[in-house]
Formats: sequence, C-alpha cells, structure tokens
Amino acid sequence: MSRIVIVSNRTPGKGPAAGGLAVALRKVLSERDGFWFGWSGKLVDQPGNEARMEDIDGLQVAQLDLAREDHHAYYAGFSNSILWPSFHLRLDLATIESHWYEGYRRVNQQFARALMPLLKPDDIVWVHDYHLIPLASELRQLGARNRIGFYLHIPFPTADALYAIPHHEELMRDLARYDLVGMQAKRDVAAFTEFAEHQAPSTFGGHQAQPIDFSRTEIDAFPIGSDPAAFARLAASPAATKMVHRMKRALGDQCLILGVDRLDYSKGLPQRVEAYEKLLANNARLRRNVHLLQVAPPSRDTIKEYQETSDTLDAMCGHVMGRFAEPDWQPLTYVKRAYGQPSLAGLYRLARVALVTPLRDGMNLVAHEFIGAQDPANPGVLVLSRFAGAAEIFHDALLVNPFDTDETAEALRIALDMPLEERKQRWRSLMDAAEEHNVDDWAINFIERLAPGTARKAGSTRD
Ligand code: ADQ
Repeated sequence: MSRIVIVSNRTPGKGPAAGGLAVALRKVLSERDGFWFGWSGKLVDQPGNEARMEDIDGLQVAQLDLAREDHHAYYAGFSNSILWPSFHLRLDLATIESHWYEGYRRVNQQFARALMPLLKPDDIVWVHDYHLIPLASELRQLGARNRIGFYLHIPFPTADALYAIPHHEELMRDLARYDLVGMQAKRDVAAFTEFAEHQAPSTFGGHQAQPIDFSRTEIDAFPIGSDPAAFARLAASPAATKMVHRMKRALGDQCLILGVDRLDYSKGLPQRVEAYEKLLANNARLRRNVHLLQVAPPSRDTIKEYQETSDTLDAMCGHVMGRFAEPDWQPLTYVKRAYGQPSLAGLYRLARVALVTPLRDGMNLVAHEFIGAQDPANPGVLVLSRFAGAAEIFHDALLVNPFDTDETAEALRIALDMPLEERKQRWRSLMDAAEEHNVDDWAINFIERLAPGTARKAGSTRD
C-alpha cells in the first residue's frame, strides 16, 4: 500500500495536537505508513540537505533546518507580506519586495532536495499551503514522478490581485505541476479557472510567454471541516465546564458575544468592535445585559501590518470601554492570549452569539468548532461573514457583510433576540452541515481523489 507523505511549512510538535487539522492528518498517518515533512523551527548559517527522521509521539516526522538568511525572505517576506495579503485581496497591506522571491524559491528547493532521497516511487505526496507552491516543480526537476497534490488553506485571489504578485506566472506554472490542486471553496475554484481560461501572459520586454498548460492538473473544492462530535464531547469535559463556571460567575445574567481569532487583519476585528459599538449605541436596553469577549492571540508580530492591526484593535477596545463602561459594568473583555481547545469549547458553549466576521477567509474553523460545541437544548447563534469559505456551507447562520458594520450590528441584535425554537432549528441545520463536512472525510476525499483506491487501509473499519 502506498505511503502518504504530508508536507507543510512546520511539522507538528510534541504533545496533544493544537487543532482539528493536525489531529486529522495525524490520524491519516496513524492508519497507514508515511511521514510528515517540514521545517524543524531551527535556523542555521549553513543548512545541510538532509532531514532528520524522528518519532514524535508515534508519528514519523522528518525535519530540516533552514538557512537564516533565506528564512525571512521565505516566511515573513514572500509568504506573509506578499502572498497572504494578495490572496486575501489586501494589496494595500502587501509589501512588494520582489527579491524575496529568491529566498522563497531557495527554501522550496531545499525542501525538495531534502525530501527527494526519502521518497519511494509510489509514495503519495500531499503538500499544504501557500508557502510551498513551487514544491512539486522542484521535486519534478529532481526526477519525482509521484502523485503530488496541493491544498490551499487560504482563498485564491481574483486575477487582478494575482497579477500584482511578482513572479505570479511562475507560481501558476508551479501549480500546473501538481496532479491535484484542492481549494477551500467553489469561489476559489472559480477564480482559479477564470485565470486558467483567460490567462494574459506577460509581454514584458517583448517576450511572449507560452500559456500555461493546466490540462494534467485537476482542480476542485475540498472544503475543510472540524470534528464536531469531538467538540461536542470537549464542550462537556471537566476543563470546559470549569471555564463555563468561571465565566458564569463573572457574567451573571449577561449574554456572552464571543470572537475567537488569530490577531490578523483578514479577520475583520476592528470592524467587529465597531459593529458592537453600534449595537450598544442603538440599543440602550442591551447595555449591562451583554458582554463581548474577544480572544485574539498575536501572530506574525514581526510584520508591521500585524502590529498596526494590534494597535488599532487596542485603541478601538479602549474607545468602546471609555464610551460605555461604568464603574460596575464593562462592555467587553479583550484577551491577547491563546486558549487550549477545552477552554475554547467551554467558551463556545456558553456564548449566545459567535461573531465570525473575517473580511476574507479560506474556510474559518472557529465557525465549525462553535457549532460542534453548542448545547442542543439551548444553542447559540452564528453570525458569519459571507466572505468566509464557511458561508458556502452554513446557510442557516446569520450571514453578514463584515465591511457594513450597521448590518453586523443589526444581525447581532437579531441573534440576541432570537427565540429558542428558531435557534434550535438553525443550529440543527448548521450541525448537519458541520457533520457532513467533517475533517476526517475531508482528508480521505482529497487522498482518494489524488490517488484513487488508496485512501483506506485494507480492513479499515471506516466506511
Ligand atoms: P487560520 O487563519 O489560523 O487558518 P481558523 O480556521 O479560524 O484560521 O483557525 C484555525 C485553528 O486555530 C482553529 O482550530 C482554531 O480553534 C484555532 N484558533 C483560532 N483562534 C484561536 C484563539 N484565539 N485561541 C486559540 N485557538 C485559536 C487557516 C485559514 C483558514 C482555514 C484554516 C484551515 O486562514 O481560513 O480555515 O487555515 O484550513
């Protein structure tokens, strides 16, 4: 039976996996032979071409060190200051330093050189995310003939945003070297197809490039999910219950409105706080009766645009506090710290409303996890951005345009006033959708499409 090789920027660490994705991919590897390949987290002056294979909690992990001088250009530079903002349609926040591409390319070459000696001819290779778009090209250059698939966790950009990315043509040629390219949402497949069918190769310097041949690459949407049943169990666990009791003591009768995100400009956090401010301004009766808890641990905080988002959010939260707080009531709590999944599950369960309002998002797993953690007898309401991939699945959420803070404020009011019967009906439909799109099936479906007949181990009990 073919082995599966999972490749991502970072490999999973020791201890319990932090997210549903890591858990699902570990499960894939626990049911068959294979290994996980990626950066060790170490930077060195002169990296070798060899990865170290290690057993981490029963998982085979091959890790390589990266060159200090390339890592900045590869990670904070090309990946997170060019690709991330452009793919999220935030060209205003992109820093177009085209020379970062060289470091990005070199790291992908280094990944390929270290991975190649570990590959057997019939291994199936599954590459994850925008850091590693060129990897299949680099592996093929070294002679790899394996089935190689790519999954993009973030949205695919519109053609105009794509054209703003230096070397976008090479990147698209790189995508054409995969056998299968998986996207989160139909909208992403449509944007990709639009590019593929109407590509306008650059004519810079009079040079007319050949159109890219995508005929050997299959493109499809594979919307990722969570493990809603696991979240339901987690929400009833002692750790979650402890969090619920703690919060109940603090909140009394107030309804909890919850936001849980990485601190990232794509998540629409300032707009969310503005919508909450409008809710309080327009509905005096809700003051003292609601409380917004926003959990947003900093990420990529060496990048200026992330620091600025953090400063903006600090200022907005301070402004709302100053405007509405009273000596004995605070309208919001803002926590810049990550919580473990059991505590999050408790918070999800207690929340009357989850505000999941990214300006653009690949999927957004917080929406899935919130639904999984609800109490069926008294479920909360999901207010969801129509620009999250999750909006293609969760039709019974209250869908909002996150740029329109009046609309989000009104959706919040409707969510807070929603009768129990309607909350139950909507939640049942959301839970059915979350179960249908669970993360285990997502992984199996992708592998099965990449290499038909190989996703399940002989004798596996899964149907
Ligand atoms: P992210 O942008 O990181 O992921 P998201 O899908 O919302 O966004 O979250 C991923 C995981 O991080 C979830 O398991 C969630 O619980 C956890 N997480 C988020 N905020 C947290 C917090 N404040 N504290 C603790 N944990 C937190 C990228 C894409 C998404 C896509 C995922 C998976 O940007 O669109 O859904 O990959 O493909």
